[in-house]
Amino acid sequence: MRKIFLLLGSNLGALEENLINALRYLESHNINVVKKSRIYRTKPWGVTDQPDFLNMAVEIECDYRPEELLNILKKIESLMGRKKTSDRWGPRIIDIDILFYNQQIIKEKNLTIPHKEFYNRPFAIKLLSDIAPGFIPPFSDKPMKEYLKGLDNEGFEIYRH
Ligand code: PH2
Ligand code: MG
Ligand code: MG
Repeated sequence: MRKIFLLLGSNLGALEENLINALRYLESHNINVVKKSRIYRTKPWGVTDQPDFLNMAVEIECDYRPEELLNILKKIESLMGRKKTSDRWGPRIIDIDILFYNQQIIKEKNLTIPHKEFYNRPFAIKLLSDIAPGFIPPFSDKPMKEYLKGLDNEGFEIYRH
């Protein structure tokens, strides 16, 4: 199953506009956005003393290998004005993370796929299930929609359909 999924997040500035702009930047870098989730407002995860996020998941198609894709996502974040800071989970204009890259497993210093915190973040599971209910992640024996059963539904709500 060829499926690449990204998670977009913003909690600084004009949040929704930032997400929409990020989609434009993806398209202008030869990354085809084939599916978009709804936008959710989510409580900050990890470092909780920061503004709420807007998050969205997308399925993309591209010819980039995972490392190349990561570099392009970093470039887009920087083009959009994200500053490099030391606070790992602090506020950001835009964050674009690779959740899954087909069935690939990558454990490099600067890139871990599947995304390290995916299963710890209920909103991420919800967002991905929105667009890929049938996707079976690597190491798993069940499709995303099964992960919704018993999911803690606290901390996220639909912001826009
Ligand atoms: N991203 C983080 C840290 N915490 N919380 C929410 N709700 N959404 C995020 O995208 C997010 C977060 C680090 O990338
Ligand atoms: Mg992130
Ligand atoms: Mg990131």
